[in-house]
Amino acid sequence: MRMFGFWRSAAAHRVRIGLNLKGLAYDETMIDLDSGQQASDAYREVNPGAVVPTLIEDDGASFHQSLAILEYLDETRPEPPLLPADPKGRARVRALALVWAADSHPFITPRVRSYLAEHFGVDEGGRTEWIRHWLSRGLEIAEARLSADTETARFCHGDQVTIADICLAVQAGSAKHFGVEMERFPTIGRIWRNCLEIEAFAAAQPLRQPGAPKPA
Ligand SMILES: N[C@@H](CCC(=O)N[C@@H](CS)C(=O)NCC(=O)O)C(=O)O
Repeated sequence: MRMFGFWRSAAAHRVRIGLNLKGLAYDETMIDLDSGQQASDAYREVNPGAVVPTLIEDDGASFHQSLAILEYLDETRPEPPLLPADPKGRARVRALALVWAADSHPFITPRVRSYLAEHFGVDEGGRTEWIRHWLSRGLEIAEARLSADTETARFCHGDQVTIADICLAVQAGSAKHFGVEMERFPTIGRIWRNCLEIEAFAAAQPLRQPGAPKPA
């Protein structure tokens, strides 16, 4: 399998974790979001939306949108399952995943940050504040749910990793990267630590990918 991603991309990070959990081998081609390579004609032929990730199956079939890709992987390679067996559980897990992937992450993507700078003159400090606000908002909503719900255990939904944990780990990693105070989110912090004990999560981390800055 082949994937187009970028070391720092949250959406590509989600797919890397899913591929690792399923034990699937893949080659990741890095599309340099910092230099705008996603908008090149060559990449637009792969993904007209000019975003990563794109996953290409061995037979050439092409997939986009990280949550759709994770569900595709789960349907075609059912072990280990990434969604609960019961409809109520699946709805809860998908809702948690969407708090991060649909209601928070889209606000902080490079195209939104560039738009703020180019059309509204928001400087770097303002853009960083914007990013921290939207990352924190997603974490606050999820922390309130996770800390109140009886289904929350070792992971977001019981003791089995699901798509919600994939989104949690990615959002928590981004929030730490952008300087959000993680102590405010104790349940998320505990689940995040449990995730990082799993090699599939640890190996997918942005700073372990080709092109990432080397530790000082
Ligand atoms: N909802 C999409 C989000 C895709 C997305 O926005 N990817 C970002 C990187 S995390 C990207 O490629 N951004 C390029 C840009 O904003 O110009 C998904 O989950 O796959």
